[in-house]
Amino acid sequence: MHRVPLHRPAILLTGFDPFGGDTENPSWLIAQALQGQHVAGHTVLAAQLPTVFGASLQHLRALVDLHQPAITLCLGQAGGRGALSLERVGININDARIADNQGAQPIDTPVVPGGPAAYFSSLPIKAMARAAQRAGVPCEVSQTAGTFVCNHVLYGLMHLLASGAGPAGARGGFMHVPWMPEQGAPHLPLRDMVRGVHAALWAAALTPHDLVLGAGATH
Ligand code: PCA
Repeated sequence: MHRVPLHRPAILLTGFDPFGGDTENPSWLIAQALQGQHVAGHTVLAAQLPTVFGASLQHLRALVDLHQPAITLCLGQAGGRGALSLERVGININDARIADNQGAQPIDTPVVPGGPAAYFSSLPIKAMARAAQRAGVPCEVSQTAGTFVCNHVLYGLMHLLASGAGPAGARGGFMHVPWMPEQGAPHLPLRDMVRGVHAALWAAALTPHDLVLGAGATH
């Protein structure tokens, strides 16, 4: 007898609460807008992470344990960037230029003491960038997620998955998003960012690995 799965596999899509004096964080508004969407046989589950070293990762771990997502994409705001940016790598360092939402400002501490220097995202970042671009939304691959809470969450997510959390074959990664028009420039309209993230999630679900395309690949 065949077992019919009762639930579609989950895509966990997280955003952060506002930080650093902002009153909104587009990363959370985008995640909320996509809550419950069906993407290539998956269901999107949106959750908010606190912009806090440590607590953000405890929260993320609980979400991964509970929902066993096949794909986890964490979103964060990067003021000053003009395009959606898919992060390639998380590094094992916390080096905060401003305090987090609980007043902590770690300088040159490891995310995971004794952990590897870095983890690559396991999402198909080139395919995802192309999909968002085809949907008409500026999107690029980024080589640094910084050294604040977003990098902390990317590194921590990849460490979790490398340590066996989540279902077999679970993949994860991080996307930074620009400000919304009311926050400053450069910026993108929220509805465009939602469309771009949606397109990128389709590509993530349908593309097991980035293909090496050689010349002409999206950078
Ligand atoms: N952006 C911050 C942390 C929370 C967020 O949305 C960052 O880029 O580290």
